[in-house]
Amino acid sequence: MSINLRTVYAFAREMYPKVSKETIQYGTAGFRGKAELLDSVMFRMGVLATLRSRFREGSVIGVMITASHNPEPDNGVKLIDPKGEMLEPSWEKIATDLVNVSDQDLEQHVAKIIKDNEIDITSSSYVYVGMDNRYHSPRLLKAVADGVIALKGNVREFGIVTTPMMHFFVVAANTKEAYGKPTEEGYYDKLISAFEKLRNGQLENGNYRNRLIFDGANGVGARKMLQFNKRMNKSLNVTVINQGVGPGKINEECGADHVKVQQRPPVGMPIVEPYTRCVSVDGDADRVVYFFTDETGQFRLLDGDRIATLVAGYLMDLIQSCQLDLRLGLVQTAYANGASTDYIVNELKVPVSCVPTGVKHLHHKALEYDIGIYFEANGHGTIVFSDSSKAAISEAAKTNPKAQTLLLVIDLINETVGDAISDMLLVETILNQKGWDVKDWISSYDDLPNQQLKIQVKDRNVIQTTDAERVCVKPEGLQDEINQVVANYKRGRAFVRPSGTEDVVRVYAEASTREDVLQLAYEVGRLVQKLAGGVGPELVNPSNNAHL
Ligand code: G16
Repeated sequence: MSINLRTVYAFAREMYPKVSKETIQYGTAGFRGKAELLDSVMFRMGVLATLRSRFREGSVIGVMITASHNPEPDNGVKLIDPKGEMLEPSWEKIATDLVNVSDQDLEQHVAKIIKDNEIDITSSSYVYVGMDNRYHSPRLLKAVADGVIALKGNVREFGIVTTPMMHFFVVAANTKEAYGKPTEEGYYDKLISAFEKLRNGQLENGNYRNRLIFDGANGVGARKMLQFNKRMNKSLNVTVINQGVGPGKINEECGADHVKVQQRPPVGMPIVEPYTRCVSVDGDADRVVYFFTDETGQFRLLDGDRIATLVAGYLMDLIQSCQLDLRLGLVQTAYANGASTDYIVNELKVPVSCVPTGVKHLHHKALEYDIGIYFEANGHGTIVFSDSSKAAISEAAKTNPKAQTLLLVIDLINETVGDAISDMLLVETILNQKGWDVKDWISSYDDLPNQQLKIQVKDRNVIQTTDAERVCVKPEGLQDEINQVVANYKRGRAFVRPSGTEDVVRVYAEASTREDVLQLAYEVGRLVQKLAGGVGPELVNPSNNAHL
């Protein structure tokens, strides 16, 4: 096969010229921004994925087109490495340089990547591409496919799928189907079969009721949940709202991010009895949070921290009853509620680590344990099992029914990445087996009141952090001022960090009362506005009886 790199330049010049003059940053989960600025980025990511596949000796590389939790006008790209992980960090730099080089320099730049990485450009390459249901995603998918074609790679298009499905397809293909079949049906089959075996015909148990409201965020998760419903034979009774078929926009007033950050239910909620279990997923269905309202009408959230603690307690019990000597650990970020961390350390007695935001960091850390549970508070997470732990569990399963349950749990989990639907099925399994409703679940500890703010600044990169984002080192003096403010609040904690998916600085605060946390978040937000070049309206002081 002969490849002429001039084709890459020709495609770029004719069809995907670089329009943005600004430097494009590789964010928390790939490139993200306004859809109209992304055509050249997508084309070049098709090129990159093909090079990466050749670099990895023909393994399948995945490309998912989505802006996940962001608003509808945004889009983005997530790159998936052969084992289902996010793109290796050293290649994030290669990707960033590639999207920022001018069209004129593109051909030469691609030649340099090939040379520097000793890539055999004539070898086989396979790229899988999928997209969410944003109206601009098909156009961007074509750009990715053209990037692959420009280098004579093989491209397989999966159409509208969730991000975790793409991770599943990549791993299934690269393991020669040992992980499952790399098709949509293969994905449903694997999860539903494990779920129904675990359910074992027991639809209700103790306080557990077989009824769930599922907020699909008008995204791809809604469509796929409807597909699960068709295939599940009512083993889980799910009503899907925000299906994305009406006027509602993706993630607008709905979805996991809205529910978690605004701490209120999504639009479109039917009238349900108090304590009805409800879940929200985000636009590409890689995050999930639970919520309900109590008999006083108060909204209650069960977020990623709650899922992590529920799963950790359940797995610990199973491991102990199988008498397996496996090291279980939990990974969180600075957003984890302080009460959850106390509960994990003091009650569950599970080691816990804190890493920077972004599942790539959490996943990496979780691999250090035999069983690594990782969840961001926003509901993004999964569980990874080392090969040796799987071997030990399989051995025990020859005689021990609890170990057989553990094997089915492994099948139910999408180990490759956070998967809203798989995580939800796991939570449903655990609650069912324990005979718990949401009241039982939430009673394990009390969350500290917490609040998040988004602050617009001229340049979010002026904020630099260290210590898993818990300490701000730039602009100078900001952290000292935050410390002084925080010291005035009982159980106060706050941090600031630049978002890697939106053009904002994020503020997180927690304190012992709702009033205190609103005031603390406001004061820290004002410090960011003052010391980090805030633009836009000044925050309103909540103690003046106004809303933020
Ligand atoms: C992505 C990442 C998550 C991260 C989130 C927010 O989620 O995959 O790990 O927590 O962005 O990141 P940031 O605070 O930097 O904007 P998603 O669901 O949008 O892909």
